[in-house]
Amino acid sequence: MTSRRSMLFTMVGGVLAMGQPAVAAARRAVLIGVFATDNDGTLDLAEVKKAASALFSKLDRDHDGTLDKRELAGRLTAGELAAADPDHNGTLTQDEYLAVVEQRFNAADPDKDGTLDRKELNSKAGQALLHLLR
Ligand SMILES: [Ca+2]
Ligand SMILES: [Ca+2]
Ligand SMILES: [Ca+2]
Repeated sequence: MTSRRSMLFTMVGGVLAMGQPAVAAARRAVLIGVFATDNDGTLDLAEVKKAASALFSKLDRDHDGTLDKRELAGRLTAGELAAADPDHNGTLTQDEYLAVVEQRFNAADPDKDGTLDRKELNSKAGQALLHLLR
């Protein structure tokens, strides 16, 4: 658990360190490595959803199959939560969570090739997506 957590911090650091080319490149490699399952250096929607599903399970501390505001721990604003919650019961099912993830994936993929490369992951939309994966 601890090593996974520090890996995630490394990843966040890599994203924040974009201004330092050598370090950032190495850290971005770590970032891709954490999520990508086919090691081609890009993320597709299936890989992103897999990472999001794993995070969903981890965040669902009471194991009721939904995430409430507390479990989301600031990952969505009140407005984003309301928009993502069509049945307005204040919690997100995994399907509802993955729908937001898919929206953000598409927003982060302006060239619509179905994969996110490093440049796309480092964009503002890419960062918004990564926020839901870790
Ligand atoms: Ca829950
Ligand atoms: Ca709901
Ligand atoms: Ca793309």
